[in-house]
Amino acid sequence: MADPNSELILLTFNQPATNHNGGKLVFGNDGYLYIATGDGGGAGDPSNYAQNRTSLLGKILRIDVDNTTDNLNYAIPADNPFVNNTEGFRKEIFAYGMRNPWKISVDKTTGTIWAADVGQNAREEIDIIENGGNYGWRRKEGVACYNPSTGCDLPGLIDPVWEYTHASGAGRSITGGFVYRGSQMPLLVGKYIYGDYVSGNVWALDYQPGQTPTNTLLFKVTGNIMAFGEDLDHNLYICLRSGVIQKIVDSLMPQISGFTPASGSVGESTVVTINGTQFNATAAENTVKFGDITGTVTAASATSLTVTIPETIPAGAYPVTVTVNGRTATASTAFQIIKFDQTITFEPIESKVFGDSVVVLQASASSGLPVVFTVNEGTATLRGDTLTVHGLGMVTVQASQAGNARYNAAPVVSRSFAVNKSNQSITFAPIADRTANENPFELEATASSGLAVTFEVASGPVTLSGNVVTLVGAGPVTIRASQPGNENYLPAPEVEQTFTVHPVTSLVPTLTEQTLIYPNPAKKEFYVKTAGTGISNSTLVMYSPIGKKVIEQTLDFSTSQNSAGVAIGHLSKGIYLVQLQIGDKVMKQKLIIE
Ligand SMILES: [Ca+2]
Repeated sequence: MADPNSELILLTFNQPATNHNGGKLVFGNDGYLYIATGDGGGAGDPSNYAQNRTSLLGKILRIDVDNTTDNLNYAIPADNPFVNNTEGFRKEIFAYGMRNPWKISVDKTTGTIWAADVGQNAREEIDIIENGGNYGWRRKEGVACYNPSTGCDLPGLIDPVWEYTHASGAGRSITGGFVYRGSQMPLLVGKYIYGDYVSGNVWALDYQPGQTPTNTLLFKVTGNIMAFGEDLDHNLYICLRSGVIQKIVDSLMPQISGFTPASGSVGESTVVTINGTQFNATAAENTVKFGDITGTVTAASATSLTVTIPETIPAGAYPVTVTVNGRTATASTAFQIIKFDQTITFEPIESKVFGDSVVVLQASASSGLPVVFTVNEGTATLRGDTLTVHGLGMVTVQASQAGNARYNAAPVVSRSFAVNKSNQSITFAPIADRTANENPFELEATASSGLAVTFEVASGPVTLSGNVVTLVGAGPVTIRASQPGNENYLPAPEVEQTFTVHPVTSLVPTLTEQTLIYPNPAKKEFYVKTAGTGISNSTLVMYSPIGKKVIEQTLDFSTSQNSAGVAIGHLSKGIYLVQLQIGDKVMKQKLIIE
């Protein structure tokens, strides 16, 4: 609401004709009031007011309404171009040579003052207003001479940054607008939006100092464009002579209406559907970003985009933008990426025995992140995923994954296993039969554990001292070998070996003649000679120096001969025992093989 009684007339000047009364009052970024004035009308500026700096007509004026000076209700800014002139120029003048500046505006971002100056009957122009600038009228209309019709140029005349001719059909009376600084139409940001009163055309002029401007026809309205307007959000409006006010919107601007799944969670999936409008049905024509991270659009329609977010995206809140053909839609709410859950798969570990002590742990996280192992129970050494167990008992190993920017920590998984005593076995060599008068001998047995084997006599006429057997009579003997185990080994199964101790006997009394073994020493063979013939059931057995039976054969004295040969070429050198049994009588004799 305005108070009519607060009115204060700042400045008054005469208008010689009814037309060309100028366009606009606007405050610049410098806080001063800029006043666009027409040349007074009458066609062709017949009194040449625009070039006459003692007149306020055909000018861009600038005054300071916050201060007063002399008899004025305002002050003259200290840097107005003619503030100190002695030629009678009006100190309010900021720029001159205007015909009928039908709208000026200030680009609040840059401070640039834009003016659209309506031409006489040939050219419509756009000017960027500079302090003290002369914009040519009536000497020039646009870039062309007007009055004089030739040789009009003067040093310092400033040509328009853009113009169009009536002859082109583009229009016949320019209506200036604004440099667009809104957020709804990104393609227009920084461009000067203006139109033509007669044609209804509306353009965007892209002007950058030092570069060739480009001018784009945006659309054409039905009706006469009186003015453009701007709201606090820098949206632009068109005011028609009919009284209709239209808002300028970009009908191709994409809009984001929501997400599926809804903002807050994408769970285990990084695929999200963005719902909205004006998307491009060709997936590759849409650029979707979550913050600075670009998603991959895998399916698209005008109203939905299926997007795969890179799996490397950390958890957090992301502003989402969709850019289609240079137009960017921004979601009203950030999109939440929550940390994913992960689980650990840890293979069970079978129980072990002593010596079977190296375990390769097998665990993996569903995230693919590396699993870390720790020993919680038992004595063991970890090197990476290889566990070396020391000693017996229960071992518990934990597998954990601490998570990262994308994954929650995994629930810890434990595996326990027992390390038991090891089995062992005894290898006990067979024992050769012996004769009761033989010397003591050693038993040979080993345990697979390497532990010492213990012997005992299960039965028979022998005594034991450690592993040394002493014969004390004749008969069958059974020796038992055992290993009782220790802290690492179970007792070994007992093993028994049996042998026979034969009694010491003499030859058959009826063999009165001496029985000979010759030669002795022998090399490849020896002979047995008896006193008589007719003996058919005689058996010869030879034992090696360690008591092992090496030859057993039947000797035949049943025919006329009374001697028989025995081949020994395959035997090693040493002292052997030859045992000849005839019936129940036994004769023994040592034989040296050399
Ligand atoms: Ca001009």
